[in-house]
Amino acid sequence: MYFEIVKKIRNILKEHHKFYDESLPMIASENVSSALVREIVASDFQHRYAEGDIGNRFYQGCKYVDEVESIVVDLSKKLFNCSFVEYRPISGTIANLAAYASIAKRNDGIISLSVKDGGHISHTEISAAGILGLRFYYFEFDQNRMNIDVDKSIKKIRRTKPRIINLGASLFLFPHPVKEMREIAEEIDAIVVYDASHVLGLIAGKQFQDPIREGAHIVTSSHHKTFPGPQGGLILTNDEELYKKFKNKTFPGLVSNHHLHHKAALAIALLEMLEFGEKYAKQIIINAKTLAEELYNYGFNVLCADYGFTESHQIVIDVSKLGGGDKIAKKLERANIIVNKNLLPWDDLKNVQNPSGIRIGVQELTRIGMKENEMKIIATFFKRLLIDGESESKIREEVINLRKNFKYIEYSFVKNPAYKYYEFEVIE
Ligand code: DSN
Repeated sequence: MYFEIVKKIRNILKEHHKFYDESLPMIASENVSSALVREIVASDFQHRYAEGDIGNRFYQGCKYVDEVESIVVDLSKKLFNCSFVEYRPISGTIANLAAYASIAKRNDGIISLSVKDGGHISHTEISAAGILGLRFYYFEFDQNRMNIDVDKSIKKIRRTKPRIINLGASLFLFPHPVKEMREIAEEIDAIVVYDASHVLGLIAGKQFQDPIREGAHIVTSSHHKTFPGPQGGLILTNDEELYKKFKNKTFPGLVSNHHLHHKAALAIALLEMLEFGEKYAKQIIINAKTLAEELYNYGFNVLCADYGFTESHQIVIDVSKLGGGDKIAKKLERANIIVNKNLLPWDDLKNVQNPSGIRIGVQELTRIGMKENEMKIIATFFKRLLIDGESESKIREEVINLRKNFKYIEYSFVKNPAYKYYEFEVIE
């Protein structure tokens, strides 16, 4: 009887894969990994325990885990040009929690971007940083530039003296003022943490800022957004004392067994980025700028027109005049275009369910080979659906047609179907 439900679940998953294979996935925090990454995620490593450090585990049977994790460490140091890496956090939020716990104690201050201004929840009182009982301050924000207002924020930092100056965001259009924040950090004895989750692939491809060189003491990150790895987190630094602290907060602090299969698969993604990262990251930014400009020319209120719209994989549109982010994101979804509604700095928090914005990321479309020409076609889909009022079914049909030419992962050593459901042989 229960096997029927097994079949049902597999079928749901297959439907999900088909849906994505016929859609335009444009959630800025997602990506697709290569068959090489997925093969390792599905490997026996997922069943094993390897608590402890490389070469010094609490479990037997880890000799191959040690071997591959040594490679992960070496590759991470090479790609990000840093001296120390903690690769065991199982997510970006856990990486943040380990970093914060290693440098601050209860009632110490943290300054970060508020969620409305694009900060990630883990930077705020409702998530990781809140669990540690920190005091919260938020950067002053320049709504025109969609970036930290440096002068006003520095005044606030001098006044409030937080222990952590936290950069990075979920809505992240332009590089953050790392150098300026490091200078004020020196003055007040604070630590600059830079959450690179959204832009790690752009940093790896040398197309965004280089936070460690610019002065961040610690870089935290997930490795599955612009960086096309399996889900997981990382912490990087050049400071040995800080490394020892966040290493200890990671294990045994916040992770008993890290996810061995994800970390082994991370090695492949690191290699893909060493080999193809620059080309991939360049194309992401060209695609984002192209899409932003086309949409703007069609009359959409794409933010930051005066500043080139974006320097990252993201673009943001204020759709309040079209009915709000919730209505528009759902309408796009019915046409197989997947984006998320997003709070904007001028939104009232009461409107969290229907904020003014939508956020669009082009990293996944880039990963499946789309370039400027496709961005222009996609902009016409937005216009025809949301401005001209063409039917959802007509646009969906055209999305499905467009996707027929973009089935494979690019920027990898192998060419595999991006949304194939990898079915094992099953004997009933
Ligand atoms: N909340 C995610 C995002 O979409 O940006 C990151 O964890």
